[in-house]
Amino acid sequence: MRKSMRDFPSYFADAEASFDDAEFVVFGAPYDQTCSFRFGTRYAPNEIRNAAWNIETYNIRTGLDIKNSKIHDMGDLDISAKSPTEAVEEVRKAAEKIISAGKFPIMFGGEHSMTPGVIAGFGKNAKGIFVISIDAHIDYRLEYDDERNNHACAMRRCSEFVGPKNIAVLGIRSGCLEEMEDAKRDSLFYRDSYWIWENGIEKAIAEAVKRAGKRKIYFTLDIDGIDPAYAPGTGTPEAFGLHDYDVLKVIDAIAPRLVGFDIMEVCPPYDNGNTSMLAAKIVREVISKVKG
Ligand SMILES: [Mn+2]
Repeated sequence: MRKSMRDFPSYFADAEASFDDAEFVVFGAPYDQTCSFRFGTRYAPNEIRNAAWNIETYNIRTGLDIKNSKIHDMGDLDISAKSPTEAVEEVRKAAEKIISAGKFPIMFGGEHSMTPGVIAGFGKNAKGIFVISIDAHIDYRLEYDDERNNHACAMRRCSEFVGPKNIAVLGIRSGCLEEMEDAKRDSLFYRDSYWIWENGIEKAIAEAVKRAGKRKIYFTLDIDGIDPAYAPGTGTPEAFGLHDYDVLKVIDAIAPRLVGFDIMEVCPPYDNGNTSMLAAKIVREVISKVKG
């Protein structure tokens, strides 16, 4: 009987460079211990790697071939059984290693609670970063389930490094009253998905970029920011989401100023395969636009 899928190498497609030679370094953060609904994001890094082998190296949109980008795959961090605090610290160490070597970090989650670890990895320079997040959830809770490093607190933790005024969250359509009030009090900028539907992603991007001023930008993509029609395989899906083309527009607008990227919350047990494919494609679009 034929196997259902070809076997591919265990690294991200075309990540053939050594760490020392690489411009881009990808790594997996397979952590889903603080998940609040559906578990399984720990399987995402390998599914995204696998999916990437189905994508042509030549990008017809940008005209660039990914073979001209030097990418290294560090593999997965050994964090799946650790406490949230320990896992975030492991992410920080990995990110610091990549960033201090002058390379561009790309993390595959895992859950969104790992993102503050990368921001922490910028050390003193974190203060000069503006974070753009695409997410269905504002993730601005002080804590959740008695845990500060819960995935529902990701932007709150990032705000402690960069300041709440240096964050823009696009595409939200879920948050509790308390965190929405905290966000307003702290001048956290956000545009919900209903606003974006009415006014266009271009307007939201222009506002976010204006707020960023001259800061470098870190882009974190919680895949649930995209509508479940395009990205069904995620832990906490929310209807009325962004279009996948909205994400391309964000990438195109900010790529020249990007210092890092992560793609979080893909949940393979609830996927039909398309969400991992979309994630892999988005990673390659980011590499292509940052390189270009
Ligand atoms: Mn989310």
